[in-house]
Amino acid sequence: MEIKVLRNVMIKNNSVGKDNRELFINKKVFVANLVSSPGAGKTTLLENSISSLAAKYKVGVIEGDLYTSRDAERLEKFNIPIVQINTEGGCHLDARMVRGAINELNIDNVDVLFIENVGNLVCPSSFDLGEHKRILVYSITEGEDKPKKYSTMFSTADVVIINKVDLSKACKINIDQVENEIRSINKKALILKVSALEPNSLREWLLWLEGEIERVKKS
Ligand SMILES: Nc1nc2c(ncn2[C@@H]2O[C@H](COP(=O)(O)OP(=O)(O)OP(=O)(O)O)[C@@H](O)[C@H]2O)c(=O)[nH]1
Ligand SMILES: [Mg+2]
Repeated sequence: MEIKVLRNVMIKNNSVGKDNRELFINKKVFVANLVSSPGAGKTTLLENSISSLAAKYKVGVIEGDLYTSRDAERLEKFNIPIVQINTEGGCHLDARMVRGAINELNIDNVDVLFIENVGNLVCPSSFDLGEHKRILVYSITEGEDKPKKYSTMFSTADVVIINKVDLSKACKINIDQVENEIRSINKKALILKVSALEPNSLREWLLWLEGEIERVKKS
């Protein structure tokens, strides 16, 4: 009985996720779903990406968090549309929650929509929100063994951002080994090495984003 309920939830999620995707395609909004463990650097990456992108593109953000609006508050300085979803203890966003947030956000006036998921390296991997691309932010402080331990998340990512490379020496992490392990799980993902605190390290990431935003605009 419980298994049946779970299946129904997933079928419902996938159907709303499909509707979300159709809406994003029709409105020509590029949508990126940012997932990671707690504290890997999603909001820091957003801060330093939006500061560069906002001059050229209209940016919107959906923030997912259990109880607070702290991340949304960090982005208020950009004066862009932000909708906060509080999951009240839930470990991931689902497509229905995102649908509700879209209704609060005027996406006719948005070129790129970032969805910052709840910090969790397991649950968000099972929930299609309708995004174009899933971006996994992986902090090297989590250890080199994590890609295979949390392989669902790594195998379903379109981009893996290896973050906090400035801390590799202190953490005694072999970044090449991490990259090889990610590649062994996911042959297609774009893998980038950055320090999200350091805007100069984000050039390749920003170029990739611009390419995706333009591709969706012209489709
Ligand atoms: N040294 C270093 N610290 C970083 C880097 N990126 C983020 N941080 C720090 O890591 C901490 C967590 O960063 P956040 O951006 O809040 O992480 P998050 O993934 O948004 O966290 P949650 O939303 O709570 O899951 C902050 O203290 C950041 O300053 C980096 O590249 N290098
Ligand atoms: Mg955050």
